Amino acid sequence: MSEIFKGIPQIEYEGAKSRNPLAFKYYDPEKVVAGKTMREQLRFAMAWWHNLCATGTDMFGSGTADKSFGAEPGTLDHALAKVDAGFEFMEKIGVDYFCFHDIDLVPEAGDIKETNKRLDEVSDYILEKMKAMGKKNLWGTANMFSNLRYANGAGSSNSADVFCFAAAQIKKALDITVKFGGQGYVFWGGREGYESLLNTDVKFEQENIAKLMRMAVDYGRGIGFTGDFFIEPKPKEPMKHQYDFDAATSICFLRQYGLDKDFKLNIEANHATLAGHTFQHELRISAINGMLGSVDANQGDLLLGWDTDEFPFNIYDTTFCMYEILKAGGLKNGGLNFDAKNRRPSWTHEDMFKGFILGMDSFALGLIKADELIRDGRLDEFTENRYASYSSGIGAKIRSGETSLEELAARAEELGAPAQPSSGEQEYLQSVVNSVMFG
Ligand code: XUL
Ligand code: CO
Repeated sequence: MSEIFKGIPQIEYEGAKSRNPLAFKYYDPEKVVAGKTMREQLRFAMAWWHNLCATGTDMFGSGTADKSFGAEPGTLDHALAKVDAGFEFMEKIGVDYFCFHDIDLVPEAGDIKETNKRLDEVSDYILEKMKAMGKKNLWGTANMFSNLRYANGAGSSNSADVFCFAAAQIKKALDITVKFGGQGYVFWGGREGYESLLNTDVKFEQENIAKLMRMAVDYGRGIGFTGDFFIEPKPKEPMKHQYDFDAATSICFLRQYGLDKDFKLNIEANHATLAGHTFQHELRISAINGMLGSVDANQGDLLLGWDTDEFPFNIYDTTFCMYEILKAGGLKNGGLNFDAKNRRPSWTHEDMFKGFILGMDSFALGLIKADELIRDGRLDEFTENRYASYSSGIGAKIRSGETSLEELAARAEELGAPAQPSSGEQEYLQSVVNSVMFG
């Protein structure tokens, strides 16, 4: 097998002063931050679909990037060439994990039995490479949104036959995830949502999605999958309204259908902002509900307002993401998957590496700054003091549930007029953040 990314060296850490575009400035894999190496804290993953399949096609023009890797696109040879490219890429950039959809790995055939045969062959080859190169699978999933049959959704489709196809794809994608020793299995809503309530039975569709997920859990546990199932919330795109709108909506759905013991959430930065939330908000809501599973590491462009899947660049966002993750005790079966792609004008193979260098450095710096913020202690101390009125007296009784509306009303009457709340001091706290970030 010949080298695909010719001229690209092993990407090494050179430090913040380095001006070498093909070197890490902050990501130093063996450096220990908050008790673990960066490599262990960050668990970066390559998304097969963006890195090895996406060429930059958009509504106005075809692809700009050549991802043929020396083979004819759409053939099995191409599928195998993508494996070679993917493993060479992961090795050179120093990423340990990858994530995949079933049909990222092989071209889909007209008959599902043929597609599955192709999947067997290509996944055998991937497994060989994983063993030889020590690479791991973070999570797998099935693409239940691209093919015409999923125009009305998969689990939410009005067609029971389509539902069967979704089940078949999940079954096979789980088989492969288990074969790879994958630690997660993702359900991203894809087209699980609606365009119009005029033709949609929302309750019926949500019940069916839950049934499909329940069958996936039963099957997965039956074949030895011990990792986490994840829902990846997204409010819209491709559907006008998607059922897994945001973290809170998804948690409610999982609890409603008794799936919350097997599922956690995979939070994607760009999906959070599409939902009108910050990335940190979605992480916090997941964490306080014990549902923080994994992260799709990217960022959107607020001026564009759609799912642009850019490589992470905003250090405030990566810092607050790592702040939430560190405070939650880390990601157990999850990691940081670069569900991110180069901009269409960044079309060279070298740009693929530069995208990952940007993303990995942005998160490495975010990890360093998050750890500094936590160790600085001023944010925690302020927040703790802010609720001090609940540590004793009537406040403590409210917290322990040992009071009543009558007692509280009597206390208010005794006070006569409302107490003044303390200042939120947001501007002071933002200055604290800046002094830690740039001090
Ligand atoms: C789509 C998206 C997906 C999921 C996997 O917005 O994020 O790539 O991560 O299906
Ligand atoms: Co994603």
